[in-house]
Order: sequence, then structure tokens, then C-alpha cells
Amino acid sequence: LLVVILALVLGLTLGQKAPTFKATFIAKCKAFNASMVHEDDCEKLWGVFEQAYVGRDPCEVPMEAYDPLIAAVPFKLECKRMMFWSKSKDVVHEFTKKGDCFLTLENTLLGSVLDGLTWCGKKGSSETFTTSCPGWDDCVNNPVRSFWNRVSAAFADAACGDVSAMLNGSIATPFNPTSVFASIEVKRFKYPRVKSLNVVLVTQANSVTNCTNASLKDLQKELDQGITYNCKEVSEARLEECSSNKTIPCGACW
Ligand code: AVW
Repeated sequence: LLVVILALVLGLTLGQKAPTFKATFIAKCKAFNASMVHEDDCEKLWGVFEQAYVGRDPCEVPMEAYDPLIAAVPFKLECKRMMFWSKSKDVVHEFTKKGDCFLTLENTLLGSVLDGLTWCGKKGSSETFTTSCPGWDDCVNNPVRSFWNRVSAAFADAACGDVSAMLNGSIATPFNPTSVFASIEVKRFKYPRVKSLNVVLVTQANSVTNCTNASLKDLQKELDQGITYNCKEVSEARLEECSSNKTIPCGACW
């Protein structure tokens, strides 16, 4: 009997269809912040989102296709607490998880809903597909890359005051011109709305890079005149300590 029950449960579990992309979108939207997002807001948001790519060739979705989505979800938030990042995804999100200090794009509604997801449409179809979609570099105007470019641009436009950026000190080029941070975000920081850019360079014991790195000189040159630049090397171990130790107050990690 036990074997039969086990087989049945296993069969049911395996036989269950994966939730549709839409269901995942709505569930993540509702989970984001129940007090901020109304139930039907997530349904409406889905409608606006899918308009960007549904029925289109998955290599012909430009950034602008997401303009209505961005307009529907303004970043009216804490512009002063914004944290940008490049090649440091895991460590930055571990750090912002504490939630008392910095906000990354992935800590906002659109960023959190779509982080880690893949989607595309097809000409002549009204469906959303999650497989056989173009990869990041397969074509420039793919739905996923255009979304991140567009939402990153909006996030950077909203930044104000003292802006932070967590960069990777374990690689030779922490400020890479092809990254979203370099190609989209930095270009949109405008003085006097943005007063300073504070780079946190995450280092490890064997780190190859410090704040004198050549690519960071390029970053300084890119900044709008008037924006103050700072760079601080912080070990990954120290960041992890700050992420786990709740008695270290916001802003006291470096
Ligand atoms: P990243 P970014 N192939 O760590 O500065 C597949 O380079 O670009 O940081 N996926 C890619 C590729 C690629 N060649 N390049 C980027 N990605 C995706 C938004 C992938 O999901 C925030 F506000 C990777 O984990 C940050 O300040 C992610 O993009 C800034 O843009 C980050 O790539 C981070 O973009």
C-alpha cells in the first residue's frame, strides 16, 4: 500500500505542469509587497508587460517597447538609497537583503518579479514562451535584454543624492564598457540631482584589482561634471559579516 501511495504522490508531482510564465509573474508580483500592490494591479501590470513582446519576432523587441510598463510603475521611491552593481550580483543582494539601507533594482517591484526569468513571443502567436528564446548576446533587441536595459535606464534616471555602486575587485576590468552599469546607468547620472558616486570595490584575498584600476579611471571620466567620485575597497568577508550581523547599523560597513 505504501508503495502504491508513494508512486501515486510521485506520479502526481512529476505529472504536474510547470506554472505558466503568467502565473509566475502574478505570484511574484503579489508576493513583492502585499501592502503596496493591489491584487488586480498585478493582473493589469501583466497586460502592460506582455504587450511589449507578444506577437513579435523575439529579436525585434527594442527597449522602447517597455516604455508603457515603465510609465505604469514609476520609481517614486527612496532615490537616495540606490545601489548599482556590476559582476557582483550575489554579494550585493546578500547585502541588501538586510533591507535597512540600500536598494538595488532587484529590490523594486519590476526588478524582483523578472529577476531570473526568461521570456519571449513569436510572430503570429499570442503566447509567452520560456524556452528557445534568444540568449543575451544572440541579438541586441531580445525581450529580456531590452527589458533590463529599459528598466535600468529608468532606475538610473530616478537616482539622486549619494549613489552607490558595488563592483567586483576580483576581475581585471570592474568597470566594463559593455555592462549595463557602464553602457546605460552611469551615463544617466546627472549633476546636481546626483551629487556623488561611491564605488564599493569588493575584494578577496587574491584580488587582482584595487581602486587605482584603469577601468575605474574611465568611470571617473564618464561622470557628469560636478558629481564627486569616491572608491573604497571592502573585503568580501567584511561584507558577509555586515550581511549576517544585525547589530552593524546601516552605512557602518565601510
Ligand atoms: P553584469 P551589469 N549574458 O553582472 O552592469 C547573459 O554584467 O551588466 O552587470 N546575461 C547577461 C549578460 C550576458 N552577456 N550580461 C548581463 N547579463 C544579465 C541593473 C545577467 O542576468 C542593475 F541596476 C546578469 O546576471 C545593476 O546596476 C545581469 O545581466 C546593473 O544593471 C548583470 O550583468 C547590472 O548589470
